Amino acid sequence: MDLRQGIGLRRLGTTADEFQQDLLSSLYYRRGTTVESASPRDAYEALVLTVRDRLADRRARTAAAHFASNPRWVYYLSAEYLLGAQLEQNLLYSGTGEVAAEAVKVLGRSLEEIEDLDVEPGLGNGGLGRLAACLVDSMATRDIPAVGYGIRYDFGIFRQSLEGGAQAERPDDWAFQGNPWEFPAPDDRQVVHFYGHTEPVAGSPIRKRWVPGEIVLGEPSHMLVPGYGTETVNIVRLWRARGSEASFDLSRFSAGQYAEAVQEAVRAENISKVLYPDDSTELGRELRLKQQYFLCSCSLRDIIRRFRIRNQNWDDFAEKTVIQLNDTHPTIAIPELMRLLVDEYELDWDKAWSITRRTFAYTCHTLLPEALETWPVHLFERLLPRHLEIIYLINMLFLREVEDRFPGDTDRIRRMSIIGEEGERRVRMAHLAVVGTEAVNGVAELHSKLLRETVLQDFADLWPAKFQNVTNGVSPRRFVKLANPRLSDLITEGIGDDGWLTDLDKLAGLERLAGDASFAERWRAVKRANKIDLAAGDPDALTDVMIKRFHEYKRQQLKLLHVITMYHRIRANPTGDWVPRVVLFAGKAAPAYHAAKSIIRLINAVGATIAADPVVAPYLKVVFAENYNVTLAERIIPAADLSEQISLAGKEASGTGNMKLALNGALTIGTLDGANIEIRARVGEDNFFLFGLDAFEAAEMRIRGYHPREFYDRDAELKTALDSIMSGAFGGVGHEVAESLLGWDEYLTLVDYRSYLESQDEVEAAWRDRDRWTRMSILNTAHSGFFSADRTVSDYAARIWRVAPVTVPRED
Ligand code: F58
Repeated sequence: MDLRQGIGLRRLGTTADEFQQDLLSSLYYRRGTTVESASPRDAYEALVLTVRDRLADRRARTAAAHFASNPRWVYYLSAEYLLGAQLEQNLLYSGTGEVAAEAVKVLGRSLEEIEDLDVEPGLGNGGLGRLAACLVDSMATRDIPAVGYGIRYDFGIFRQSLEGGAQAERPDDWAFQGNPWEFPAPDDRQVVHFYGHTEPVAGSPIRKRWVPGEIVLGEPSHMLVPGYGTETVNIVRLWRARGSEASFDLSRFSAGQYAEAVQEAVRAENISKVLYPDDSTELGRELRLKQQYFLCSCSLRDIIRRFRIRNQNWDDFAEKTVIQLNDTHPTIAIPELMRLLVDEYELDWDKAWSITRRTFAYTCHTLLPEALETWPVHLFERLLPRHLEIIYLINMLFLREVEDRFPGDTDRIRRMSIIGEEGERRVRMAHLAVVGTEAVNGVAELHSKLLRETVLQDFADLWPAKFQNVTNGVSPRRFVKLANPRLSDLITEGIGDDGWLTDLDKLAGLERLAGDASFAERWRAVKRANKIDLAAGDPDALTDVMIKRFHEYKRQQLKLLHVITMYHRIRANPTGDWVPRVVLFAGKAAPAYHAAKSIIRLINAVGATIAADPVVAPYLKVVFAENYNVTLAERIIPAADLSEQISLAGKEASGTGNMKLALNGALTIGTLDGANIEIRARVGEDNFFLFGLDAFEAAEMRIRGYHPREFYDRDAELKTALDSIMSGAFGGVGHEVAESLLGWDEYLTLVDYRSYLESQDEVEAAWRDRDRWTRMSILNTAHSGFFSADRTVSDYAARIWRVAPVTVPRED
């Protein structure tokens, strides 16, 4: 199939010369400049456009193949996407890396220089946002017809810097110079309503007319999501809020009231202004709910528009459509689809409800009860009056079902209600998400089990078959091939071909090389070279990394207590045979999360004290890498020897950094939490450093009553570590960290301290035996193939989505 021929377009060339011609043409006609006067930005944009054209071509064929087969579609709804830098990935996925490197020489610049200008769109907070990006990558790679829907925030996750060792935040104006990867599609814009009231519709007891108080436009643009080793190019469609024409008040403007004239438009555009607006104020919370509804309303109308291109009958909607909710953030899509079907398309309630329930599926990403979203009823009532009515009706019918199953069990009804009645009445989004979907999944085995047995137990009693597990995965292209080219080449050589890039179980072929001395030698050399590139410290030191969002449950403070203990040990015995370590932390703390920010501050204070201490500094170095993001992760992960996955068991839903690190040959020290359990089961107990309470023991300990002081009193080294913080040994910083640990220690840090230290001693023993360590490292990579996002997507496709791939024909 060659769509260009049909309209008389020439085929894009594959040689370096042809690529160079197109590059020069992009520079000349699309940037409007010449080689002589091209700025670095011109060079970058010309290259992006030239690569993008090659993908656009595959995109056209994908769209045609999808149109022809009218398939069942997956729509992934996510408030966040952490896509990572696009240029290097798209060079790889379009197979143009080599010709591009050759071609750009005409611009007098190297490919690396140009790649440095490629800014990553930081449209997410952490694991959940990155997972969305890995899944869309794998859906394309597995030829699944899919669209990812999200919000095109003007400002992504804040840029972090350190000021005097403390976290400072600056706005992330990521698309300040435009985003050449994007295709705006203003003709697909949608109209979104907020506020106002509802009115009855004559002759219908159910239908209502919603008279809005505010009207906002949603303008989409999309980014291309190519599959690797296949022809498919899917899209991520991102919505940006705009004021309608009526939102500009010309008469006020003419009267010189410039700010007032645009205030309505500004209010509208604030909806997509920033990722995760601070929700510590009422206004912030309202804005966040507005964002959620904005995303869902625009996306659902777009999904329906797409459905109606090839289908007429609503009976087919749930056959042709599955909408995956990435956490509860897009749950408002459930009542919104009901509203569209009942009020706008005039379906009867039961039919609409049957369609809705069969269309949606929900992925939960947390176990922390405080992280399960709820919204005050009064906020809903004001912002989305019709949706609240619909939610009440859904709830009434649902609670009838519960009453039928468990007659007289009023406590259960109270617990399960979508409306929480304790204190201020609130809408429980997770309950709505479970009630309105066909499938609910957790993101690792333990997480799914704990969801069934604790947080969502009542729902699992009612609908056991609805609950599933789909263990997370990561993109082997981005996190091995692109991030770690040296290791990738060695793996390919070891296995014999690069088929592992799309069939990661093939990494098992490395197992037979784990004992091969010359292979081991090269494996070590790769790690060493990656450490030199990272330049965090001595490449022969053990590079110990803890890279993730800062949260007390993840327990960066436990790692820090280990560092402080090492500091005291070395000072007490300066001539000891110490294993040199570089301890690298990276991660952001939510701007309003003071306890997490205090931990960052203390890490840097301890790092400074150690660096200034001539006795300790030769053996121990603490590095805090600023502004952790996907790009930085891609530099750190290949250089890591040790991966810290030390959350309190039962708190980390899955983790995905743990998978990326294991795939790159880092050994894990970790608790029996999240996906650590599955990593350990696969790489083998002998190749994993386990410590700490399990989830059951941790829960029991909390119930029995826990007194951190008892642990402090019993353990001399722990006492020394905490005392040194309290006495101001680290520049007087960290009082509040020590006080919280000694006062209540929410995440049982002191309980696991001793076991963690012992496990760290085992780490050092293994490290001293170079050959043993290398063998363990190779085996970690060899047995981590399960953690490919391709496998995750296949699991969703088989068990939840029930979708089949559609092959996109190659060019003739
Ligand atoms: C993460 N959640 C989980 N949430 O913590 C992690 O265990 C899991 O591996 C990952 O999802 C993918 O399943 C997470 O990243 C957020 O970022 C929330 C976004 C909205 C605000 C609160 C945090």
